[in-house]
Amino acid sequence: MRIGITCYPVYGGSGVVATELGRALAARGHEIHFIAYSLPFRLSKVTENIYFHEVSVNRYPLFDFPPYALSLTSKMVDVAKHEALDLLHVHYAIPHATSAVLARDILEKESRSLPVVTTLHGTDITIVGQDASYSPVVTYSINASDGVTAVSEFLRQETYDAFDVEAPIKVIPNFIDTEHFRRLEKDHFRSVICAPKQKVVVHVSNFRRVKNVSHVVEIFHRILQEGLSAKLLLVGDGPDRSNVEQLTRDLGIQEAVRFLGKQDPVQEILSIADLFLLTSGSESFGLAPLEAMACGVPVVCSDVGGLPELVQGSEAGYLCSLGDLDAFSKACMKILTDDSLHRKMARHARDYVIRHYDTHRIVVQYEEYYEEIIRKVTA
Ligand code: GMT
Repeated sequence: MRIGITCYPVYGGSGVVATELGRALAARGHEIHFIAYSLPFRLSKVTENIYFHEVSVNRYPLFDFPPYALSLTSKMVDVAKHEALDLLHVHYAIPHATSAVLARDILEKESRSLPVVTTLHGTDITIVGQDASYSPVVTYSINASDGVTAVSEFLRQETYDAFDVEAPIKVIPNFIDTEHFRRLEKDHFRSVICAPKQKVVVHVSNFRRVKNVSHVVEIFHRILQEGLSAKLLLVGDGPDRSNVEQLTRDLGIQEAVRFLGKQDPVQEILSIADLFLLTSGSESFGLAPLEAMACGVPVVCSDVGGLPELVQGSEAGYLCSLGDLDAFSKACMKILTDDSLHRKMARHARDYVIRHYDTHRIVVQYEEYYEEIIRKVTA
């Protein structure tokens, strides 16, 4: 198939999933055309059957707010026509689904067919999409897509609860390349980061408010107060970073916390981690804990959104009530002070990911879904 993929090219879960999907589809012989405003950050190079089409936005002086969604639509039309796309798959509803259905309708006038699949990722439904300034357009664009997928059961249900959506939504969970994401031998790196007996706690996020990164620091503070010798590695960057930095100074634990900023490849950091900690107020799937689990790192996460779908039954860690910092620190202490429990959880984590979330298992689900949607549209 010739498949167009649109995503946010910047650091973030939906862009990672879209890029990895494109790569995996290309490896299975499909021709993949990424359409975005810059090269997706994990797509360092284009290869034989991966193409990149940059969307440039005309910055006419009248435009205080250049209409990116329209430039994207025009590029989608252009690529669909000249590359003879069989299907366009967009990740994150705003504005990608809207641009895609508009592109499809433009092409329909020229008697060309462009089936549109929209994948809902999270904040496009749980936070941003529900804002009155977007909600009617999001509803329309989801209903007008030819196929819709969500990355968890939670997100599927949330979409039906929050929007007037009638379109069937198929759940296809996120996935990971378990060959690439595995525990690597990084003893040298570990010895640079911490003392021999110190434990390493890792958090990875975009430091948006929904991630509650200050809770991560407060939980870590409690762990230190319990007498454990540990280092906290905070990976990623975003709006809350400076507040969180200030909090570490206020708590007097700045020496035990390292801010690593945006990092790729994250598996090198996860390879020295003893625990992954996530305290989000909402999380539709949780790609970051999936990456940690693939690297054999036990996880402690809040019991919100799609996180129970990922963590429950995996025996790879614990879920704690959102904001219950005592419960979080107890759960962390349990894992960090019991070597045999830690070993068991680490093994379960990786095995569980290989069994349920490996790229090979999930990408075929997308392929089958594309075929189903193309059949439906052309019937
Ligand atoms: O976490 C974010 O806000 C970024 C966002 C994105 O679209 O890049 O992440 C969402 O999509 C990821 C990939 O499907 C999911 O793993 C994240 O759970 C989801 N984030 C939230 O729901 C907050």
